[in-house]
Amino acid sequence: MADWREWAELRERVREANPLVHNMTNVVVTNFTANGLLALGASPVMAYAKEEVAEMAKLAGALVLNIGTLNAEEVEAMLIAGRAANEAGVPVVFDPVGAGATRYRTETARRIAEQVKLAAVRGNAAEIANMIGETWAIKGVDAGEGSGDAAALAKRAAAKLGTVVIITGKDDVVTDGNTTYLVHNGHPLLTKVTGTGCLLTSVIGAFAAVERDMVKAAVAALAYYGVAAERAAAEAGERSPGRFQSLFLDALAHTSADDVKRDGQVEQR
Ligand code: ATP
Ligand code: TZP
Ligand code: MG
Ligand code: MG
Repeated sequence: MADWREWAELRERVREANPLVHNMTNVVVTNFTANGLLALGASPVMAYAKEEVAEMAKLAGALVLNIGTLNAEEVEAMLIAGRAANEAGVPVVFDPVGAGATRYRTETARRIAEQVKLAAVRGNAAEIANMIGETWAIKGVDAGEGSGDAAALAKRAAAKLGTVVIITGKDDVVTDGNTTYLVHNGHPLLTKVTGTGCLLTSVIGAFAAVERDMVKAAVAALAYYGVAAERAAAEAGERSPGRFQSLFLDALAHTSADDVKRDGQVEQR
C-alpha cells in the first residue's frame, strides 16, 4: 500500500500555499465554510454573478460547486464557472447536496457532472446513489438508512461518472474506481452541526489545489478533518454541538500533519 502517512503532509502544504478556493455554495453554510477554510490556512472567496465567475474560477486554486440552495440563475453560473475552471486546469470539486430529494436536484446534479469535468464528487451515500440512477433513501439533505455497501457504490459511481468519488458517513470512502481507501476518523457530533459535509467538500478543494493526485488529496483531507473533529469533540463533551462547532474551527487551525499521522485511521480496500 502506498503510505498514506506521507500524504498527511499535504495539510502543511495547504497552510504554506494558502490557496484561493472559489466556492459557489449554499446560503446555509457560507459563513461556516469561509471560516473553516481560513482556519485550515486556505483563502476562501464566494462569487456567484455570471458576469464574474469565469474570471474568478480561473484565478483560483480550486473551484467548489455546491447545489444546497440551488436556483436556475446560480446553476447557469456554476456551469460557466465549471467550464472556465476546466479550460484553465483548475480542479473542480462538486457537492450534490440533496440529489434524490427532488427531481430538480437530481437532474441538476447529473447536468453538472455531464457538462463539467469534475476532479471529485463528495456526498453522502444517498446523493451519490441517486446521481447514478440507483435508489437510496434521502430525507431533505440527510442520507437515510441504507443497507448497501458504500465502497461498492462509490466504485460504481466512479466508473459511471469518470471521476474520483468520495462518500462520507460514519466511515468515509475514496475511490477512483480502481484504488479505494476507507477513512475511519470523525465523530457523531459532526452530524449535529449543519454544513460539516459542505465545509468538508471545500476542504477537499483546498487539498486538491496543492495536490493533483485526487485520491491522495481526498484521503489526506478526510483524515485531517476527522482527526480535527475527534480533538474538538473530546474537548466539547458529547452533548454540546454549539461548543463543538467553535472548537472544531479551532481544531482545524491547530491539527497538524503529525497529529494526522498519529491518529489517522486509513485503510486500503
Ligand atoms: P448528511 O447530510 O447525510 O449528514 P453530509 O453532507 O452532512 O451528509 P456527512 O456524511 O455527515 O456529510 O460527512 C461530514 C463529516 O462527518 C465527514 O467527515 C464524516 O466522516 C463525518 N461523519 C458523518 N457521520 C458520522 C458518524 N456517525 N460518526 C463519525 N463521523 C461522521
Ligand atoms: N439545507 C439546504 S443546504 C443545507 C441545508 C440544511 C446544508 C447542508 O449541509 P451539510 O453539510 O450537507 O450537512
Ligand atoms: Mg452531515
Ligand atoms: Mg451534505
